Amino acid sequence: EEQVSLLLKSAALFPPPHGVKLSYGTAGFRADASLLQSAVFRVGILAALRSFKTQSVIGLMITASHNKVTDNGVKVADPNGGMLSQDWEPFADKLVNASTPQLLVSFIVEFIKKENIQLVGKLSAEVWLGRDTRPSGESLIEVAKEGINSIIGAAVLDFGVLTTPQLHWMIRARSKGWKATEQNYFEQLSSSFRCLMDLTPNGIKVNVEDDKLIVDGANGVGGEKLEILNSMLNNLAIEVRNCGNDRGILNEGVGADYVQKEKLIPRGFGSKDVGKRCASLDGDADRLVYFSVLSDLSNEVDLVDGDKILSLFAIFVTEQLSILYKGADPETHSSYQARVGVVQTAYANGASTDYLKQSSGLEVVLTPTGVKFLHEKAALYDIGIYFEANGHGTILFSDGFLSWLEAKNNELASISEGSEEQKAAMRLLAVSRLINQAVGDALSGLLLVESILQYKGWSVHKWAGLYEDLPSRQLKVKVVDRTAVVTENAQTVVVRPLGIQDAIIAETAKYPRGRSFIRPSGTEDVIRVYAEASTQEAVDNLANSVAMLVD
Ligand code: NG1
Ligand code: ZN
Repeated sequence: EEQVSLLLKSAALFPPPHGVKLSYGTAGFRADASLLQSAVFRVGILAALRSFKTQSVIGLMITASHNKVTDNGVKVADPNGGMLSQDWEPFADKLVNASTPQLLVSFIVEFIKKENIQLVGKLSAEVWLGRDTRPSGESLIEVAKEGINSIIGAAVLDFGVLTTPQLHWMIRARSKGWKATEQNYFEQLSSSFRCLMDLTPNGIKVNVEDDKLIVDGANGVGGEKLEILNSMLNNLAIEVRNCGNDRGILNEGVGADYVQKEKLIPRGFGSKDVGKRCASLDGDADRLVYFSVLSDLSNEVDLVDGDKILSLFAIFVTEQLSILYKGADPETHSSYQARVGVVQTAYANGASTDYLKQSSGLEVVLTPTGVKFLHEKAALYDIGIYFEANGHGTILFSDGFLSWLEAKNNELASISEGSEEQKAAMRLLAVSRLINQAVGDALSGLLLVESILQYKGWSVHKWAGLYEDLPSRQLKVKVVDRTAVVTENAQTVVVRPLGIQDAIIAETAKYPRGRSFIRPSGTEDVIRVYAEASTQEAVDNLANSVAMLVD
């Protein structure tokens, strides 16, 4: 019929590149931008179908995050603001790798039947588009529109340049029936940040020039968005560098991935910044790390990574909960034991896991790498906090807990307005509005970090000193076929090729506090090597010898 011929006709315009097999990895499809036209077209189709299926607005984001500027990628945001439901990933792979338009259409027809998707009648579909600042994004967005428009009844709204978390936030807000524009995002973040600052004990320290936060924008989208946000705040001094308008190249020697993996200062920073509080975003602003420049003699940074952001958030949340409970008189107040959990991956520094377990007694769960896995686990708690060491993470609040908290706040407001308990309730409510509950978000995370540091009266050094990171090293080994390495147990154990795991264990045993694992990257053609040990020299040796096992 009409739909089939439209699909055949438009698919013929975007043939897949020869000999390239793509897979929907930890962050959608990623590759050199020149290879992506066909994949983006087909993901456009998929997004439209997903919208028909869920009867909600779906997001499609063009970004390759922290990867090099010539790469790009495409991923889908589900109505809850999270990543595409995992049971659709095999369909995504099938669509994108179909060799001819005929095959493509037959896969689509088959899938529509299987999923019982209704394309006719009163139902409609809508896809919202966003992209990062990569030059290839402009034309790839047009290709995505072609894909969406090749499904009859699907509408498309193009929001231009957005951070990845902004688009996810907008999709989540939209499906909850809330205000969902980019402006609403800025308003919600800035108003909840102001609310938190107003609840700071002893009032707000006036932000003197030498207390300002200096932010590395990775020459990506985050810098310009942070400037907009900053203009809506009057109690925070921020200087943004590496905004991408001074001919700096996206993610080259800059950005959260560089700072966290290399532990070196990004371009644009130097001896003038020794001791200052600095932060670094990644290319699409879903990762955040803090750092300070150690000395003017070396390029090394004192890194405050995702694990320490996680620890700071966990400290704050548990502290507010205990204030809230302290005032709870079991006779008159309803009490609610919120379950708090923290979620990490095997990349979490061992010292952070020890710290979280010992000093806060929190439940710590390990998942495989990839936000979707962490997010899923965190959602099982009343307050679930997750972070990857690389700075991607957020806090999730359960609906049940939030409605209890709202009621509690109202009750406290009527009987003890302005009490410590009520302030704690208001702080937690403000956190739930400030933090992006769709996905990790560098901008909302940064505002939460800043408000907690103010609340505690902590410097970045005090925060960094919560515990001392074990020396660690990350390497990547280029391989022809990364799928040859198969892991299990949250990716900490290699099961194939045979023999490697025993060799890793033997190497690791040579070093005090040694720990090492390898896993195939979900975003690059490499095997990643991670190692940890009691000294930097030891860990470099360990990482190198494990890397040799892979070669
Ligand atoms: P891969 O390439 O699968 O290691 C990287 C990060 C992930 C996640 C994704 C998505 C590391 C070690 N891995 O995945 O944590 O952020 O990119 O962007 O940092
Ligand atoms: Zn990113």
